[in-house]
Amino acid sequence: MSLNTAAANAQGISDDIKINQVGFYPNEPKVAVVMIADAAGKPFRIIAGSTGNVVFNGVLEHPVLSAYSSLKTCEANFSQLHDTGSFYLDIKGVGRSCNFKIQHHVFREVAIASLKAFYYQRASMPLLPAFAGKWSRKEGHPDTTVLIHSSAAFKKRATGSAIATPGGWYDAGDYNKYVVNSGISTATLLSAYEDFPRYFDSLNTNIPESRNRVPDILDEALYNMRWMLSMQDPQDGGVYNKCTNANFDGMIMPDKAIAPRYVVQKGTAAALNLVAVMAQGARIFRKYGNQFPGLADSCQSAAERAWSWALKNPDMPYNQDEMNKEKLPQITTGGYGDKNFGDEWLWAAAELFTTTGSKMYFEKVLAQMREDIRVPSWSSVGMLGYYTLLRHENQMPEYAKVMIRIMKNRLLTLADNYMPANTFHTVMGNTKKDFIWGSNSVAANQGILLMNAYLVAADKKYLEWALTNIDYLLGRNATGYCFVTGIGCKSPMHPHHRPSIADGINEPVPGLLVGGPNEGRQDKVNYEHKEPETSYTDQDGAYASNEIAINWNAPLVYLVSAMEVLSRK
Ligand code: G3I
Ligand code: 9MR
Repeated sequence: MSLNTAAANAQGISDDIKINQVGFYPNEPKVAVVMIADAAGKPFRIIAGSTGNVVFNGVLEHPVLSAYSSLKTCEANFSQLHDTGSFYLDIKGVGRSCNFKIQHHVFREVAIASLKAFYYQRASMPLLPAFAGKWSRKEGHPDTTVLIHSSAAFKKRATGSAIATPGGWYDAGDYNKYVVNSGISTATLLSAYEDFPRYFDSLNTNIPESRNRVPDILDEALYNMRWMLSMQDPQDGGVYNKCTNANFDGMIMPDKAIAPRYVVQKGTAAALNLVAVMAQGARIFRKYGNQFPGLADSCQSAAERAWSWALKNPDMPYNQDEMNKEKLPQITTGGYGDKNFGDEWLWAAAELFTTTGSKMYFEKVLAQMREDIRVPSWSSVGMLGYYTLLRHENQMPEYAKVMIRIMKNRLLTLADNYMPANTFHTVMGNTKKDFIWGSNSVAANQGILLMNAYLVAADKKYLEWALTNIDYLLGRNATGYCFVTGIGCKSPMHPHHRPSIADGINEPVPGLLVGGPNEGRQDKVNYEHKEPETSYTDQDGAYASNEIAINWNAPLVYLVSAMEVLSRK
């Protein structure tokens, strides 16, 4: 039992009440789920924390059996309560929920914490107490002497020679840096900015750059973009897949992790990820020419050079197992080995088309349009291209209009499949296929998809559906965890995150979204529960469900920030 579970139980908090532990907007739906099958018709009450007064009386309804496990639930709906303040839900004979808030801007704290989490992931700089508080730490991984792996040798960059690839974010609970996963993570932050610039103009996360008259979210994204730029070989424009150890480090602080670092094999996915991010960055940073002279041009030319490289190397997968048969030292860290590049081509072309207006990129988007467009993940990024083209619809030339209309229809058709229709009244978990490694990012990316549907169709149902997945991530799920460290009354205390394990501080680094339920349980740890939606455990060895990762945090940033802007005031 984790410490905060113990604290929760001590207050009479019932594990049978699953609720968003942060709270609700006054004018949006408010639902809790009760894990008691025969409770329909039983009364529940909402009680104000400050006065103890009953502010709402309701009745449990809608008993539902999970489609693929033994779970049964009832719903407590108190959407009609519009009072603001701190409350809890109480059911006679069952117990109470933890305290939650009803207020405008109820997710502001999560928005700030989830963005700040990227600062805590920064390599190559010390985290100072003024910004990191008790999680301050020494610099890790300067990455100024990174060896060319034998798989990456090319011309003047011979095996064993060294280059510098400093900065960027650690990918996850490990200390390696992967271009492929950096791509979707950075792009998701950049897209959050492009969709909601005014919100981010004033969102202060207290990072070293907070006073430079550039929104923190862009400063943060730029920290990783500069690293990505260093992963491009100036000789040919190709991009290395990753900057990595040969093997995963032990559970040590980053400054103690001093194993040799390598850049490993160039690849098509890495090149196209760099294209997409730099093309997007070029148009965003264009207006910050005073703060960053030349940056937009550098981004754009890096994108164009990587694009040319990819045209010459259109099908170069990163297959680590194959590589290890021929090249030394063997590399056993994360693979992010995608084999299908159609979606990367579409995304990269869409970004370059939007930034440059050049018709050849439009032709490439058109050539890569697929029927099977999906909720994004690190290996499936085509939808990111859709989002960008739809976002810039008004500036698109006449010849692109038909394509944009088709994209809009596909987006909305897909979004219509993501209605809340399961035991937890969430979109997440409609199918057990949702519960894969990093399932919480599935939930977050489904939410973003629905947000984009709302942005193009202005139908509030999409917003409400997206909100159900925020409720899911913050506690209305079968595990009863709020999956963001440091948030809510029951959140992960033991994520698979090396600094959190090694720093000697009881509380994990805050603002991190853990992977979430994963039926695969590839870490082989002993799980208390093994059904699709319960296969999560708060143990630090459980990397298949309790690791953290930048591509899981980024869609959380987007989702809660978007809701802050779009919720009914
Ligand atoms: O896509 C299939 C799905 O179709 C199938 O139904 C399901 C059944 O198990 O598997 C799905 O594939 C899984 C895939 O994740 C889903 O994205 C694979 O089994 C699973 O092995 C794969 O896990 C990846 C994991 O690395 C292992 O390679 C995760 O996506 C990925 O997020 C994770 O990334 C790691 C890095 O390698 C290293 N750094 C930490 C990071 C986070 O754990
Ligand atoms: O810590 C590693 C984590 O970041 C990865 O996601 C995971 C899967 O690749 O691997 C973890 O490292 C473990 C390794 O795979 C097996 N030996 C134990 C390592 C630490 O738990």
